[in-house]
Amino acid sequence: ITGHFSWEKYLKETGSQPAPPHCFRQSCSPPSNDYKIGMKLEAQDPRNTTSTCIASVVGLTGARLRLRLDGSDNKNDFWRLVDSSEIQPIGTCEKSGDMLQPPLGFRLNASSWPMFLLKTLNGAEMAPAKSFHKEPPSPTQNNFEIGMKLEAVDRKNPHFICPATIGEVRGSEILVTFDGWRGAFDYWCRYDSRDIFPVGWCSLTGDNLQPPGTKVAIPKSPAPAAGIASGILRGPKTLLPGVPGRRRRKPGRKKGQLPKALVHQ
Ligand code: MLZ
Repeated sequence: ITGHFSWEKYLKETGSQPAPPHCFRQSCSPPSNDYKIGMKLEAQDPRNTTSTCIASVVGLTGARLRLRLDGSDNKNDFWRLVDSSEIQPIGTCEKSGDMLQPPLGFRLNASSWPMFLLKTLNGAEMAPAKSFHKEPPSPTQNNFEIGMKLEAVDRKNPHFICPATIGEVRGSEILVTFDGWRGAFDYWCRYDSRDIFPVGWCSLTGDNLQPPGTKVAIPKSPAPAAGIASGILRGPKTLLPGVPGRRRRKPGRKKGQLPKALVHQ
């Protein structure tokens, strides 16, 4: 059960600001998702991006499709926005003079691909052209700033979209950090990545926004000892800056005594 997470409350609690919508390569009014389970389309093979394959819609979530390449297994599903440039109506590839390819990890012998293709397309329900939306243009520059909040695809669990914070900005790259997960799911991406969304995106599209994790942040890079010590004396930083946390002392360490690792030897 989600729906308990409220950005409004969370932004207040954390004293933070959402990244403005113009920072993102997303349409300000999200595209409608009128696909149906079972519809087929052409998609770039995510594991071999020079191949165009046949994919089936196996799930719908907000403005995204859960796709499975025909002839592949069910362990390599991927998610695409309905306005992704990596999906197109069936027939597009042929029109441009290209050939549909078997997916990487095609279950059958390569020689059975032509017959497989024929059979998989025979009687298939093809997603209509009107269901594909034009990809929005990229912002002209990286407008993100450290500390701004956003919603981002968890690339290790791509069905999840989660509350996140801009951790660093370097040229056209940003560090997406997931709130409450101690860095375990963080990644760098370009500012115009299609995996990041403005605050409120999921509630507009009906996708499920995960709540933040509950793990406290590990203090950043082991910088000067004084910095670490003062950090600990202030209490550990949490990813909810408004909600102070306190780390339990290790057994054997007396109150007021610094952890061994922080004492200069
Ligand atoms: N089952 C996983 C999900 C973590 C998702 C984190 N998203 C930022 C776990 O609990 O580790």
